[in-house]
Amino acid sequence: MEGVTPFPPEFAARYRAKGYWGDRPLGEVMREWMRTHGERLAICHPVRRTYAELDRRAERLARHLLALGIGPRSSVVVHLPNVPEFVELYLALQYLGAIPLMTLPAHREHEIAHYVDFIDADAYAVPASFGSFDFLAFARKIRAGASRPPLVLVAGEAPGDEGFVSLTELAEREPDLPPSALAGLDIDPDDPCVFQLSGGTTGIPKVIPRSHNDYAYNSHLIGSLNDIRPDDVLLVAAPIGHNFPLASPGVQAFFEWGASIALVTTPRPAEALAVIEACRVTHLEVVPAMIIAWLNYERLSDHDRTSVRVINSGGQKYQRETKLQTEAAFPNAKVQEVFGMAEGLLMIARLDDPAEVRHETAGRPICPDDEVYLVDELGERVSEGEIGELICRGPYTLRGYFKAPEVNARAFSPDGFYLSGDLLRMHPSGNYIVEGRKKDLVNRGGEKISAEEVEDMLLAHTAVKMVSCVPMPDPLLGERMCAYVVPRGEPPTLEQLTAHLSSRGLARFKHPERLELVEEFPLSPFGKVQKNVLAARIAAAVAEQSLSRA
Ligand code: AMP
Ligand code: DBH
Repeated sequence: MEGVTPFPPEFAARYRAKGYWGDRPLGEVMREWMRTHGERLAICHPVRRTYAELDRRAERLARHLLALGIGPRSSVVVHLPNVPEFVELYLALQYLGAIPLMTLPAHREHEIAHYVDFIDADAYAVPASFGSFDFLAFARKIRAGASRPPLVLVAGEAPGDEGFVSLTELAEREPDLPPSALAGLDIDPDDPCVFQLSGGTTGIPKVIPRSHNDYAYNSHLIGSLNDIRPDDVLLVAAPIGHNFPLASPGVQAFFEWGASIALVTTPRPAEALAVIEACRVTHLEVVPAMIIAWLNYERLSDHDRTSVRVINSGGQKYQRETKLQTEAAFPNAKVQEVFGMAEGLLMIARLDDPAEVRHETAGRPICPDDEVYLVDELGERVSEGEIGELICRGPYTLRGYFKAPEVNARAFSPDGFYLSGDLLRMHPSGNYIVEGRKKDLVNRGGEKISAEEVEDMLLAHTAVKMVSCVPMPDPLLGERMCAYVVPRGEPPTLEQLTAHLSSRGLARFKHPERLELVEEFPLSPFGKVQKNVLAARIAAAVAEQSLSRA
């Protein structure tokens, strides 16, 4: 398909020969799960649907969409929150070989208008209502501005406008096209089955094509490391279209195993903890910011948390201190950090790794054919135990962003390794420790300081609820470290924090030299702390102070 960088034939042949790639459309694979698990419960909250019911609804929806012109390789910008219609639409699009592009509910015109044109979307899916934002008025605007107005698929009731249809209604109404209409579709398992967005914090996120072959394998393999049992329940609290809750292991793996998912439209502690208790949730997939909010919720102890067995946290470093606090708050659970990326590669700590290894590391690759190296600035492999940039290639890692030749020339090595920009170090156990992103180092007069190393220690201070250390421009040393802290109770002073670091034996040059107390951190739509925003803020403050001094 145009704009997609294929796997070189020798790699594709190897991944097939090893049985990683099944050469079947993801929709065919998922349909088999629906049939196998028929009377089991697929969704347990906020509606209850068995696999058979879910399949029936998705299948009807698929036939309607086919009649409306959506078929293999059609593309659909999906802008839905965590609602059951998302799941039905995802299945229907897979049955059709159509390609959803996963945006976040918090995206707005800058992103959505761009993606609609960029992938030449045939359809655009929105909720009839969600929060205070008027999605229907927004969809009208998007349609009016698009080079080719997409059909608008509405979760809930559709307005009377031309070009708008209700997903909810289509899933319930018998279509004119017979079921056999879906049988003859020509779906290439090497085509993309989903477009994910990269988490790039600068510029507009790039589009990641994931193939049927690689995506089915992705969720299958990581699912096999998550101790999923048929009666288990996954809480989907992060935006469902994101690679982590969708397929790593996420909705896909829980469906493969015949377990259930519970959907919440907000990760706020009151809602999430109520559903954990009511649905006897066994598995959590969270970003650290979410779990920290739950841990600090004043009514945490009102909710039963004993059903939870496995807590996956990813997206950002899950500090050791926080892991310990998490396991104290969820007494039957093991935390299992995931180091993942929408680009593909997944690392995960194994549930049977020794506790110290689970607490200290972000895990290791999931496939024997994940080729993972840590390299220095020149692209040379660093010696064992040293920090280097993670580069990777493998059976479920992209070979190029969609329609982005210039970015691809920078983001991939000539032999197809994805250059992640992440800095890792191998732990003696063979697992990896995330030391930061390339830009997450503070370079103090040539001495590199890992921000996360300092944060991990500061988090152990009782007056620190959350901390984020960023570089602060300095005329003498180039950079110094500034600690942004969300205090717990009485705010700490910089002196108290550095005394704490000294008492823990941290080298003096690694101490933050400025403390900024804040009530909250700027978060990306997915809930990651936006360090670049904090760094820009402190840079502006420093510049202003040096001006006023001059
Ligand atoms: P995205 O491009 O949004 O899929 O984000 C992937 C990036 O998130 C990775 O390249 C890492 O920088 C970061 N990331 C994911 N998981 C972790 C983790 N467990 N610890 C630290 N960083 C992580
Ligand atoms: O940050 C991520 O993109 C991420 C984190 C954990 C991810 O894509 C995943 C697991 O699959």
